[in-house]
Amino acid sequence: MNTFGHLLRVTTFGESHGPAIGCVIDGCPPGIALESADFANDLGRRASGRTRHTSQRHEEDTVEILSGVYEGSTTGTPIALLIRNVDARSRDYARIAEQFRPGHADYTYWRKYGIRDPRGGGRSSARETTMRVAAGVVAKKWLAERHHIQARAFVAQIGERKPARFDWDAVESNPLFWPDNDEVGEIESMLDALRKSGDSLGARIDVIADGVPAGWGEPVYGKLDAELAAALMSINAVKGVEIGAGFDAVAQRGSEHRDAMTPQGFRSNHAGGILGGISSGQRIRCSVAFKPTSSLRLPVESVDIEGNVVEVITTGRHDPCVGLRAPPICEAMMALVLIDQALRHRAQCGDVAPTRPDIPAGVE
Ligand code: EPS
Repeated sequence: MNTFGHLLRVTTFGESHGPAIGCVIDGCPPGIALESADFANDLGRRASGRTRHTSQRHEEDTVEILSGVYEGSTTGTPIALLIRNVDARSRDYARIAEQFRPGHADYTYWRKYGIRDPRGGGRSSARETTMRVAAGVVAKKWLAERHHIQARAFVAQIGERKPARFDWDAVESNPLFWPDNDEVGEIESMLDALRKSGDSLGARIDVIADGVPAGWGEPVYGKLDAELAAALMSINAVKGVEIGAGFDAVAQRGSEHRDAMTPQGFRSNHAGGILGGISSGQRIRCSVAFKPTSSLRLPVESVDIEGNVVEVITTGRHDPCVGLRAPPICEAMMALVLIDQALRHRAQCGDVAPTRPDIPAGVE
């Protein structure tokens, strides 16, 4: 399936080295101001080639709006977005076209379909995440305008390294989405050494949403946390998703984990803003583990499509830490799940009279 969502459905298409990538957003509310320039900021935050620490493939990522917008406003009809690929270099993949790159989807696509596009990994490439971010821009606009909701993400860990301090302003002021500007120089040196060594590192991305009202999410099979986990897990290279305390909950006592409630607010947020699959009105907090990039120039043993033993060396333009480009992707997936849940909530419960008490978010 290349489609996700229920009332707001996103379908993406395209391969990394094909002529273009694109998406169709169906079920989008009418009346959202939308123009091509709206996509530039988030697509730029995600793009490769903007710093020396990412793949040096330079895509312009200019969005063409093909349908669903009239005189600068969404019309409620399907929004089709297209981005042309302009900097694919398929010769990097010619030598390994019949080899399986360990850690990649090459082998599993081959076993599933019996055919695959080896150029840049084809459909399995992280290039596909561009369209998630583009669709997320539309979701973010609606959530901000209608509900003052903001989805934001940052790099919470690279390899073993965690930031000593946290500052939102820092996150957007350095190219690594790192929450402590004083450490950026050191991290950059670490990444330079990593790139020279030919190896890669994983990263943890924390993604949060502020302003989500209590009541969004569908028990039992459409739980908000279940849909967030699925959406975040569907991003390339993700190996783990936590909601709130996540796996730390295993070692907590119930007396610590439960978030005490007062009329002035919740005293803690181990639940990550979701109780029983429904938003509590607190900050929604997820943490996402990205594996270290598998495309390395360091040789590794593998087999080719005939089953022969081969040594795979991946040359070309790859990310030493693919998680560094992931914050906008995580934000987009969070926003797309939230808008879909908001529309479903409105459909079923839109005329439920507001209930009391309305407990403030409290401690985040
Ligand atoms: C990617 C490999 C590289 C990255 C690409 C993701 O592409 P290629 O080797 O095909 O040039 O540059 O990322 C993007 C192009 C992008 O826009 O994110 C991979 O194997 O996933």
